[in-house]
Amino acid sequence: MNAQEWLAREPDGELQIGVLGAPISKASISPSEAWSTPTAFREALRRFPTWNAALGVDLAELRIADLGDIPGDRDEPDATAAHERIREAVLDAYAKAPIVVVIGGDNSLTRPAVRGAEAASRLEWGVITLDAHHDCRPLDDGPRNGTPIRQLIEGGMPGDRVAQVGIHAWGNSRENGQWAADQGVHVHAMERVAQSGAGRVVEEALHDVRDAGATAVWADLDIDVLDRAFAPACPASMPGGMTPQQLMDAAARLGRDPAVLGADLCEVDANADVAGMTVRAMAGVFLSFCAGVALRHRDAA
Ligand SMILES: [Mn+2]
Repeated sequence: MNAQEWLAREPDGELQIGVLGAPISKASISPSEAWSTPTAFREALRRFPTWNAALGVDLAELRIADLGDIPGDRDEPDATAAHERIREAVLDAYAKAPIVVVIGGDNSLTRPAVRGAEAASRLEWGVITLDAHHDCRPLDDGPRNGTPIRQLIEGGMPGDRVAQVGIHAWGNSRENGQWAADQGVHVHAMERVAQSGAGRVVEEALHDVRDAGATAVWADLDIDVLDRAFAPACPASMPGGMTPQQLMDAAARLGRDPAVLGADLCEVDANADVAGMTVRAMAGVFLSFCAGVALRHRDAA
């Protein structure tokens, strides 16, 4: 069984993870065909086995289901209606599975996805982003892929319940970085990841949001945190970003933490990929998150 067959099968018993596709790209600031990615992502899983030798985990032990794609925004003037569908689909998915993973699509999906998660529970949600960018741009042009964190904070999420890992030195305007700092957002620069390792920095981010009162965490894995050499299909990836190994380590660490109940993987435009490398990296990051979830269940046993 390869990982594509694993995600496509119908598991017996109660689900542990539900997966949704969110093929949207109308809210992208740079031109993007990120609507093409959920299908390409499922196809790329074929390249992976279910066995992770380093972690000693076989994903076959996890009960996961592909809940299909939410209708995207391709035939609509903007992403407004698709965002509402994403919120509702995530809310509904939590009736089926305790952990929901959304495969984008552009990063604007994160706000409605977190809103759906909040509506599904009485937990106090925080957000950990793996991203080169703060995504705290002002809302001058409405909700975009560069605004989800600002929208969440302006919508009531305490700023100190957000931690950002992999922020790029050249990735943000001074104003947007200052806005994030003023809200109390915990910022862990890419340089820290290079020095201390991604798993260690993610640990710190988990402490950050927990200390601020979060009892549930949404992990926003923006694939543009990868170095552009590994993520040519992300419109805003930069030289000097993470290696796929660092991002897979981070994803596994997030998956292992019992507080992490939701995740998205976003910003890949499969139609702009080179040799399938970005989509394949995204698939590896997703599978590493799932391997972390398998370890979480083992830790609890
Ligand atoms: Mn982002």
